[in-house]
Amino acid sequence: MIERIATKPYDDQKPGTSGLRKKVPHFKQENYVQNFLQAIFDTVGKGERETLVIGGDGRFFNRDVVAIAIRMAAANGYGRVIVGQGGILSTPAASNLIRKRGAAGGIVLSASHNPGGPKGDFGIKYNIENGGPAPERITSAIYKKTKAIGEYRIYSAPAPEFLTVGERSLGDMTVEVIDPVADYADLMEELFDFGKIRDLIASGFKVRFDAMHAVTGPYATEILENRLGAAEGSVVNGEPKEDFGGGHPDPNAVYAADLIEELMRDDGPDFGAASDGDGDRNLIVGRGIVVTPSDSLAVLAANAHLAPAYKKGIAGVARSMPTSQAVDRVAKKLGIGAYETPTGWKYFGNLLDAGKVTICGEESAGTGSDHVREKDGVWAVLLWLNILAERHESVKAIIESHWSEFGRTFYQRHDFEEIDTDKAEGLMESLRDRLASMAGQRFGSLVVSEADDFSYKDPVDGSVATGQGVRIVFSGGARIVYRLSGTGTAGATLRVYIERYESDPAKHTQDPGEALAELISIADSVGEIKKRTGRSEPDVIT
Ligand code: VG1
Ligand code: CO
Repeated sequence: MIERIATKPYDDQKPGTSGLRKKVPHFKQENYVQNFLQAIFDTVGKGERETLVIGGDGRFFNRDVVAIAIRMAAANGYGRVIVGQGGILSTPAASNLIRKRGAAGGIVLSASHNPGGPKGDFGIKYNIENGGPAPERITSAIYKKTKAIGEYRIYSAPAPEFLTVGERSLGDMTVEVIDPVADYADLMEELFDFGKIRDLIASGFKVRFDAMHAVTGPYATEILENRLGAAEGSVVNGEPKEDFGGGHPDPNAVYAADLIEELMRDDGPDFGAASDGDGDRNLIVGRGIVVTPSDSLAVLAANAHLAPAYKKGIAGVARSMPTSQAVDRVAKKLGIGAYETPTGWKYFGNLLDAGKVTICGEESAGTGSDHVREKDGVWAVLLWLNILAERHESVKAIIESHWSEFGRTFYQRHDFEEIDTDKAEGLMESLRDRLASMAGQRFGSLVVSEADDFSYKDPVDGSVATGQGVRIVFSGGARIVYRLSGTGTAGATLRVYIERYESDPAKHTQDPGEALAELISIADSVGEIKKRTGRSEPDVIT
């Protein structure tokens, strides 16, 4: 039976960069989850009997919300839900399923790289029929509905169990529980030359993949160990846990320090990689080198043609605005389009759908292609492996030859976490107020050539996004970008993105901290970071 339950709106259900993210106790408030899901269903208003994909990264509270989503889907007229076994689906696997099965959309449960557990973070995101995150016009319509909601619909019977694969029903709706890995692993096998990668691994090339106790464990184990023959144990921390083993599933130098340490040993593995909570991010580490995500994007774009799926070349590239301009140089050389979008994968969807770009990426360890409409951690690892299998060079050699061909873009992102929201907003406002007078000003040896608050007009549907981050560009192309995170759940996080191009190969081995030292100090004085927040050092540098 379908029940209509009266509810009261919450005023804080505005989706951020990637869906609604809050702490678990916040989500556990009465009807908080139900309200948001009903607002989604009311907004997307798909025709009766459509298919909906449901799954998440397996963090604490995942199964409870999967069960609620199944019951609410049945009460909102869906004909079928496709659910990952145990409620598990990595974000890219969910995107693939939506596309492959012609679903109307998907509910993706994740707070990505943020810690999980009873006091940790949780998140709910809606993906549209192309498999990608709902664009701004849909997320703002969802937000509007959440502020006026009066009731939600739910099927009174409990959700059928979803711990075992098979078909069940709830009312007239079919609940199809699937193996979360199989379709995704098959897709990877279509894109890449598994034979060549298998030969590389069989020749003694050692791989280490750190799944950080998050969702990619089963995917990486199936693909790397079972299908590509990597030794058992190549995938570490491969068992997904509700609290990610107490860790922080963010593949960066701080939280993936163990992996990096392994790869810095002379007798360590040849190739290291890690992914995040929901499997859409990637960190690539070669022996003796940590690959900066913006460089990884550029190298993948330059070498993608070595993998079967991209052998005819790529149509174009897109990067988020704060991502370094390294990939633009590759696009220029290849004679293909390069697009600069606001932060968040939702802005790539139209470009991918229109065939304007094949490869996209963000500085935040996200890379992907037109195979799905999300960034994809395991995909990036496999494209790297395919390139290595073709080039027979080390990761370090590939990066260094990329720098000597295209020049090196030194890059760092400095995060100041959990700062007071008013102070963070004041800092941004002050920067915006000073933008008009910035051009022509000299700071140390650098002169500002232009400064703006980034806005983006989507070339496909003409939609406009404003206020996407303050950019200060210096003559010579060095940049400082300031923006506030849209994924945090406590206070505000200020992200400061710093980059400088260096064409002289003799200077490519410099330490990024040194190469960027002057810009880092300018970033503090122009942004008044210390003055306004009291912080003299960032919490994390990526
Ligand atoms: C961050 C990253 C952004 C990424 C987003 C979602 O957003 O900077 O590049 O798309 O997270 O990634 P923000 O607004 O906090 O800077 V994930 O892996 O958290 O879904
Ligand atoms: Co993620």
